[in-house]
Amino acid sequence: MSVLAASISVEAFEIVSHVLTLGYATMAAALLFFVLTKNSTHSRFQMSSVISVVVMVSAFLLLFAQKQSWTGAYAFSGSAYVLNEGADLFTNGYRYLNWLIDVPMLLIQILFVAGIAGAARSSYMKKFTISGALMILTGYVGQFYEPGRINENTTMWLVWGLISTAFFIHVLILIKAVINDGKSRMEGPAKGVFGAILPLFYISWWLYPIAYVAPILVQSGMAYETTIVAQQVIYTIADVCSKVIYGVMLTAVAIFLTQQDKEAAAA
Ligand code: RET
Repeated sequence: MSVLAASISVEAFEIVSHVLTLGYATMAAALLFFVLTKNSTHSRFQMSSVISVVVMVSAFLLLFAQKQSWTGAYAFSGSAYVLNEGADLFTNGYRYLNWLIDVPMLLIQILFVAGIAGAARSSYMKKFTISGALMILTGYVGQFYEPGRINENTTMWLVWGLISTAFFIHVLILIKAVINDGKSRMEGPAKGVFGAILPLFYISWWLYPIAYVAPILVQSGMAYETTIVAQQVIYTIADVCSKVIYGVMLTAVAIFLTQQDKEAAAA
């Protein structure tokens, strides 16, 4: 099958540009939130805010690069956007390298709010880093062969995607244990919000493999541009949920726990 569509509609081009811009603007705004709320929590929780700051900077830069990659790949022809001759192709590769930083960070961040310390924390950190990084690296190899791209190879794309999924399942098992463990030590609103992170996590993290497989629709006849738009919209929703909403929920839990500490000390 042939390669990247040589031209895409004005709507498709603009939706992707807008969505990528929304993505990096959100990361910049949330960066301020995490900086400004860091000192509202007890020092034992503050590493969670620091990690959110690191994730925001990394995601902001990446989504900015992603947007440049998109606008650089096409030029307006008078009626549609056509591939810019001689320019780089649009690629999601930057995202994967950003996840290589963000995935271990996001997984480690929750340990500070869950109150997991000492040897248990080190052990989780090791497992999260290894499985998280292998999940992303194997997915990175797979995305080169995505259907619709110039070097598409469906078998390679699926095999690497499945290897990545095995590491993903390990991450899901670990995160469930961490959330249940942390929850068992909490009460009141802190417990409610902390518990709600598990469904948020399941939904937002599954969006990434769903976006990965979106281009399969090209083979069942869907226009390439539709799958690209769907993929970029899904990635952006997933990024906002897994980095920003997740970080805000962890901050809220840390603020509740800090208040409970103060109330207990005053009593
Ligand atoms: C890939 C490849 C296909 C199979 C699976 C994947 C999982 C990706 C995930 C990514 C999460 C990224 C996050 C980024 C935040 O910055 C690599 C798409 C299972 C779960 C949370």
